[in-house]
Amino acid sequence: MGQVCQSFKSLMQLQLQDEKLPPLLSSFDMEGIAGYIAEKGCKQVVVMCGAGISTSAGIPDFRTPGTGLYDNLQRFNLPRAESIFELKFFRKTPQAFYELVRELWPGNYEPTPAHYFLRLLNEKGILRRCYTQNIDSLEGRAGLPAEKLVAAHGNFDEAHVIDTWPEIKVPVHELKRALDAGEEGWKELKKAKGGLVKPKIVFFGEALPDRFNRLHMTDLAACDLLIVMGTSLVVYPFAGLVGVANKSAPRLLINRDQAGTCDTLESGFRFHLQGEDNWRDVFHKDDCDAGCRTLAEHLGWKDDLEALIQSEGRVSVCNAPWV
Ligand code: CNA
Repeated sequence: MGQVCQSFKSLMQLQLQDEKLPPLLSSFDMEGIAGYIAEKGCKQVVVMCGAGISTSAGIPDFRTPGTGLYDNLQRFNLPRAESIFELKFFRKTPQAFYELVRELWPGNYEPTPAHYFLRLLNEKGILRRCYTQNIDSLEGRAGLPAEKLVAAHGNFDEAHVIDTWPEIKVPVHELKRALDAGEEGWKELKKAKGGLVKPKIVFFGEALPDRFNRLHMTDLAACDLLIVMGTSLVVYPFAGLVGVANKSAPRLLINRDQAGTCDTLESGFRFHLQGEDNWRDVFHKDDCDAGCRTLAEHLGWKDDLEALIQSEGRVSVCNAPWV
């Protein structure tokens, strides 16, 4: 058994050696990333983002202790916080999810500087795609065109009746009207449609949208830089995209804390490792807005970013009821 493990370990080490490349960056920091973008003329940047790009808009993330949704869902009396995104619980107690949906409905929050940075990457002609776990649609509200976005966990663009096959679609404005009318409203909608209606937000155990499955392998293979922002990288399959990124693409994480690290296999970030064990990963510990501004500054795009934010005239003001 010991021998088998030893052979397996040697095999993995061999594979790892094969995968290693000479350092891709002149320095493993924002300056190094900006220099790489300019020198190599990157044009296939892929961004992955999570709830951390929207916290400055007033929408809490999931897991930050104290302010995260998981710590603040007690008012819904859930058996556990994750239940709010479970079909089993929704079927029995839809009120909890419906209250959350009403609060998060697009239009209640404004984009953050990090969202405008996504749009800037696109306007500079270097964004291949943005993969978001967020359901708040703030990327689009900041002006990122729909073809550049993959809403991996769904959003409020569509609604459907659960437990139906083939799926029965419901216009989202009907759901909105029903939710605005309170408990009577969604009960009437349920009766009219023959089942509970939910926005197409991916619940635990549900399949990710076709668009995600169709695009992610080619996008990640073609990417020449991966930027990951505001995510704990614990939800799969989304988090697995980090490991699929082209081996010759540097990877940058902008986050309050390290996430997605991996020592043994090339499936996660390696910025915590020294020397040749890390040839491409950078961790920039900061808030997403500040990190994006720092990168924009290093790229000589500081004024462009600020002008974009100002021109839209709508940037986040943190006034959420739950923070
Ligand atoms: P998470 O697990 O809560 O992780 C968020 C990460 O971002 C943590 O590592 C935080 O430290 C970090 N963070 C928080 N705020 C900032 C900030 N301002 N700057 C930098 N880093 C910050 O959330 P994930 O997105 O990783 O989890 C995936 C879930 C979250 C998806 O299924 C989403 O649907 C879900 N979610 C979405 C929203 C939204 O749409 N805005 C809100 C809450 C949860």
